[in-house]
Amino acid sequence: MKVTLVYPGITICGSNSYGKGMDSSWISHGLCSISAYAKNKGYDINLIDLRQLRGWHHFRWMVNKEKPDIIGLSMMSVDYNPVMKCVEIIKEVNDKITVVVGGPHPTLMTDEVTQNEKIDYIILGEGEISFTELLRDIENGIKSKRIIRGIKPDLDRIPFVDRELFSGFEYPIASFLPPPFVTVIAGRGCIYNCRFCQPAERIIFGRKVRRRSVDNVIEELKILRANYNFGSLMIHDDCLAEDKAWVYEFCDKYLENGFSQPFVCQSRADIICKNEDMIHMMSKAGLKMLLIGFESGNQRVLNFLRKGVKLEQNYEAARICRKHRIRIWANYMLGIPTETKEEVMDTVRMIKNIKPDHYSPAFYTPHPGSDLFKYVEEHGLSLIKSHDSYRRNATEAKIKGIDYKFLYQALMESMGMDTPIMRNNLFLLLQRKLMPFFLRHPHIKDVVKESLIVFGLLKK
Ligand code: B12
Repeated sequence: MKVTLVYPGITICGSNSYGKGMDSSWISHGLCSISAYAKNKGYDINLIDLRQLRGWHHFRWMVNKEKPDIIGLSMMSVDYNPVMKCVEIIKEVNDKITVVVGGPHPTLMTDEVTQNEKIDYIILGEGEISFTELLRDIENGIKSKRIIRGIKPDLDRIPFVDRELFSGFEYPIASFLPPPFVTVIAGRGCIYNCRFCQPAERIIFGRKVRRRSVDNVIEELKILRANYNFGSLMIHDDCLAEDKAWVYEFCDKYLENGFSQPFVCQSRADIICKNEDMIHMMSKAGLKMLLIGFESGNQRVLNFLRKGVKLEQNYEAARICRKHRIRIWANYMLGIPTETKEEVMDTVRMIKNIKPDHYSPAFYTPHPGSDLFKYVEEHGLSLIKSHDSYRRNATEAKIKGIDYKFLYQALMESMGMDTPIMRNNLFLLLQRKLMPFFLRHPHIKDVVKESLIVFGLLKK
């Protein structure tokens, strides 16, 4: 039985983009884990990565060539349109191919996905065990339910992810990180309750965080060192630093086992403030950058977001990172529902004060599965017309009643790019680089045009 997995991640980078930058090079740990598990049970698995294809005709050609019996597609909310297009093409090529979807969007928006009758099976939550069991049932002619709740695996007992499913290396998230760059995931789930994210993660992975043992992660790193001699590492977990004992053990064993590769991971300002000793230890072990969700420079907004962080902690966390020579990647949002212009400027002031090494601003985007998404829907605030717009990029208007022209200027100012020359340069960048890309994607062309009008960069 031949099984093909599909990675649809083209909404941000487009077809034929593979390897041409960061967004075009990430691997999907979800698919790699499913592949490793199913291969271990004897199944023949391959991948179609839409980023490696020239377009839909190429996808059709691939399905024809590969002749899979079963196709499993992974799907975040932003992937909805490409996945639906894939499903349509697959069934046109051969309606006997069994189509299975899984991932965050089917898990969080099951009713919407169920409506597409061409999808044969929907697996909710974690896929390794249940997808493989489904393959076995199909093989044995056993009829399964259409919607299957995935069984959670014991993370120390499943094989390491099959990263060779994706050809090539991931692209370093920052230029100071030496290639080859690899990513690992040490655990699943998140104990925090941020309104712009939860309960999505609890629905996908359960209430408790499950983390692999340190020994298990070190074992995988040894293999990555032997096979690829990796130069730097990112640990993708939502909040690795939440378990202090785990982090201490990891740092000890990372050094004991002779690893000297720099690594980066995500954390929260409150954790950094409460555990400076741990940050010091991580820095000694090779931590070179922390991705921190500062989100807002205003306490009311932080409370509205249920961030559980005090504004002073945002400033203090930045100070601690500087002290320990850890670079800062600042995630922050502008255009949050209920946010006033004064509150936006508080965020601008905070970011200017922190002076991060990397700015990662977002126009607040309501992500399906989160409580704030529900709030936006209930209050009729959404401007999102297509699933393609479930991207946090600051390129289009998302929320009604927000002055995006002002927001755009605030965003520029937060990054110290508010001089006329800078603004002009950005306009040229938009015109020369981004616009041709957006215009190649007719479905987002209108949204982009609208945004440029909103930002005052294009006349009506
Ligand atoms: C690493 C990461 C990224 C990386 C890499 C993503 C990738 N290629 O997988 C990068 C930085 C590229 C990224 C980008 C984005 N991300 Co992201 N990301 C994550 C993060 C932190 C970890 C993902 C992961 O590997 N998890 C571990 C693996 C094992 O879980 P998994 O991928 O979900 O897969 C399991 C199940 O979902 C299921 N499954 C998945 N696919 C399939 C397929 C089949 C057939 C089956 C049966 C099952 C199945 O089984 C898997 C194994 O158990 C998650 C949060 C999280 N903790 O999961 C957010 C998360 C997935 N991202 C999210 C978002 C919103 C984004 C962006 C849209 C942000 C943006 N820029 O606007 C982009 C979209 C990128 C794109 N597709 O073009 C949301 C998705 C929410 C939603 N409703 O869709 C999440 C859940 C975070 C959150 N809580 O908001 N992301």
